[in-house]
Amino acid sequence: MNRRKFIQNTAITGIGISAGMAALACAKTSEEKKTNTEKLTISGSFPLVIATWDVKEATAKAWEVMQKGGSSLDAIEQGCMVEEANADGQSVGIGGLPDRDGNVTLDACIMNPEGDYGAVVYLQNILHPISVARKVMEETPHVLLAGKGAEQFALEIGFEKVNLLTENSKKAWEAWKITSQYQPIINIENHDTIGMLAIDQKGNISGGCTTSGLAYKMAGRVGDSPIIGSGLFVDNEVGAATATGLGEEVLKTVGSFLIVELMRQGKSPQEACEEAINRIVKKSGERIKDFQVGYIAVNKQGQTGAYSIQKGFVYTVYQNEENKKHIPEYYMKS
Ligand code: SD4
Repeated sequence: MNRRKFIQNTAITGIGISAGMAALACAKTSEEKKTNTEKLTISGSFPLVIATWDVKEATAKAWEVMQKGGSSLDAIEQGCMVEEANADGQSVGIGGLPDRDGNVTLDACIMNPEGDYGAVVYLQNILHPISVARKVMEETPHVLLAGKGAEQFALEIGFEKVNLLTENSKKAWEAWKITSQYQPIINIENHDTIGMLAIDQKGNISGGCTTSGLAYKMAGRVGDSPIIGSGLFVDNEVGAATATGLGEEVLKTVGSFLIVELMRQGKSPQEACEEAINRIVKKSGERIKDFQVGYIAVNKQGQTGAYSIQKGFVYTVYQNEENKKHIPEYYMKS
């Protein structure tokens, strides 16, 4: 690390520690706060990557990009691409479970530190929706392209046409067709949308989210993942958040934007994730036991947080040279 970078990192870390201390002091004096899951991670230095689910190869890729001096935006794109290309993952990219008609349709979005946003929804036949989302952000006058138009744009700028329905996913779909019983319930095992947030050596934050959405969804269904403020939100002055789980619930509460705004008001990433889950819980009554939503968040100082409704959600953090799966606290326990 050169001297300038060292000074930069130390300065950022300094802010992180004092902000962390202040937050801790605040948490101690607050009698109202339930002593649930306050967990602050104080950044040693950047870069930092946090992602939904156990995706160590993806976080390792993102980390490697930033360790070499690359931007958080490049890290997000390349990290998400790892899971999109993984045919065994049945919720992202190739190998994703199809909709009820047998079509694999992908949703993705990306945000850079300037607050720019690009997204694709209902995209078919393209291996890397996260890269197409970035191109929408950087090379079009728009922010969101859908369906055939998104595919046409991707093909025109050089992406290849690929069959995304693998033998395994086709078999699973054929087995599902025997009963064709669609219930808008996600089993915990069914989740692994990749939501990824990164802070690079300069302290700049980017984020991305990529998914094949819910298995056997109705044709045309779009979830939270590609929608700014719901599946993802980045504000380089404050922090970032991303979601996984039943997209309909995240959309109704604009979860990721809510988390970033709560952090702007002084909540830690952990407190903000808990509050966003509580909003869903309050609206859902008895239904709450039937679905999952999980959030992760990071603030400008490199503190991280995560919380979900049900047991089973995990996330990965690559920070301080360590790439590690974490198990967050969850609402149904309390
Ligand atoms: C969606 N949030 O489309 C996504 C689903 C998910 O792993 O997280 N799948 O609603």
